[in-house]
Amino acid sequence: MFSVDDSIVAVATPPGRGGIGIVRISGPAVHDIARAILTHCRPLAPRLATYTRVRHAASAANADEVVATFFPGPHSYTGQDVLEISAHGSPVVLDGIVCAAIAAGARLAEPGEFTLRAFLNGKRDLVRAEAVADLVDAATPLQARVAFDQLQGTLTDRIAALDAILFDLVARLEASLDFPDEGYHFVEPAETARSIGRVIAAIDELLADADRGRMIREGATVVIAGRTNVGKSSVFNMLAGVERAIVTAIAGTTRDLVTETMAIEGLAVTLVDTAGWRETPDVVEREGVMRGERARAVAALTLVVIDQSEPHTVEDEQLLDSTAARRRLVVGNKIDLVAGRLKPAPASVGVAASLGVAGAGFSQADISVSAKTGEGFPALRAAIARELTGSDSLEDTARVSNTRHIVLLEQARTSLSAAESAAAAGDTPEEFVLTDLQAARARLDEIVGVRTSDDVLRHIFERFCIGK
Ligand SMILES: Nc1nc2c(ncn2[C@@H]2O[C@H](COP(=O)(O)OP(=O)(O)OP(=O)(O)O)[C@@H](O)[C@H]2O)c(=O)[nH]1
Ligand SMILES: [Mg+2]
Repeated sequence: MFSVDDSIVAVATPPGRGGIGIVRISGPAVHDIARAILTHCRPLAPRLATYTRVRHAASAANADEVVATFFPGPHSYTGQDVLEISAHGSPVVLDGIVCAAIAAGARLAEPGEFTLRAFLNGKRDLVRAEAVADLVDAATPLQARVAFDQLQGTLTDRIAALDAILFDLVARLEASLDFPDEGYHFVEPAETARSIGRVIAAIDELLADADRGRMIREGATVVIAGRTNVGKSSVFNMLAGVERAIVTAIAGTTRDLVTETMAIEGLAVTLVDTAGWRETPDVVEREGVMRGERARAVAALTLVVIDQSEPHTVEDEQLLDSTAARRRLVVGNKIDLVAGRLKPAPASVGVAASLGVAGAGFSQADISVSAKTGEGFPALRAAIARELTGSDSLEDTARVSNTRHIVLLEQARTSLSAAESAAAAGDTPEEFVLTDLQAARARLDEIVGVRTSDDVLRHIFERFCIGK
């Protein structure tokens, strides 16, 4: 069980130096701790910023000038008395304040413990508590928007509405069971089936953009592949917006995997540049090629770069074959060298590749770009986002994005389908329908945290930062 009876303290601002750093204290002893560590004599006025000083634990010297704000429970973030001390953002000063608070009776907070207390005290349900961590972790504006939506309770309200329908059904079925002798059904089986069908439809609607939501929340790894010298590193640098990978005219320049995290159309993408694909006697390069293959195997999407200005080679073909079954985009690079002129097709080139931009003999690309001029990159970014999310409408925020919620919604849906079929059959005993409906409700309850095991809670709050 989690304890909420003691007082916890942590630095709430990020590690390192800053203009201001904030120490947060929550718990029943906040008043006593405030009296012990602040020089302010009178009790702090609720929710008013008070200029005061912190007394240093060991020396009794003043550690810093601070602004202290007292939030009395239950109208505080955690639902308990909370004290926030804004000090100068030096790690030394902030640690000193934390130590002073500990000397006065607080203990160091675990990661996410403030938000855990908010959850345990009923200040926010589990979906909204998780949204706090998502918002703090958001690396793109789209991620922040999805998290904020959930923080505002959009998903919670949806689930509450579904649960209300199920609650009503369960109550009526139970009434029918409780008064069997009356021979009266409080709800007709056909009507039960219809109501369940409506809940299923609503869950399907939520799940419809779940993949997109998950992609927005978690981001994805995208690997750039291609034979040597087609311009993989140039495409990588262009997408990253920085000259990160080495670019030269020498085939076999890139050896190690080069990784950069960036926002592409609001998605957090980890882009990986790899060594050019070719058979090589060079052991170092061969290791690079192998690493590239391994990276492709786990990527959500592979960009297969081909050189549009040249006929495709055996290596191009091998790579196009080996990636055909995976999610991929064929990116035709160097169109600046192609524009306006058609190259003659070499006699040896197969039919399959005869539809390219530059005419027969040039591989067909999904998107044509020039890493030299930047042409085609907006379309490439849009195509990457579309491939990753399966959707054009990246502007809409997804309602469900957290895998935990998605799994529970799917489980609830399975139970509801069973209940729907049982109810629609008409002659199934009400107990069976009831059991399935209760199972579905249990899953919905787990999403918002009405019944969630300590293990699950521990797992969820572990990934928060300290002080949140
Ligand atoms: N004209 C033109 N040249 C390009 C373009 N993209 C890359 N290059 C040139 O092609 C050469 C190879 O580019 P890289 O980006 O190093 O190619 P790579 O595929 O990473 O090569 P390896 O790492 O050796 O496999 C360099 O000389 C680049 O300047 C392009 O769009 N247009
Ligand atoms: Mg390279």
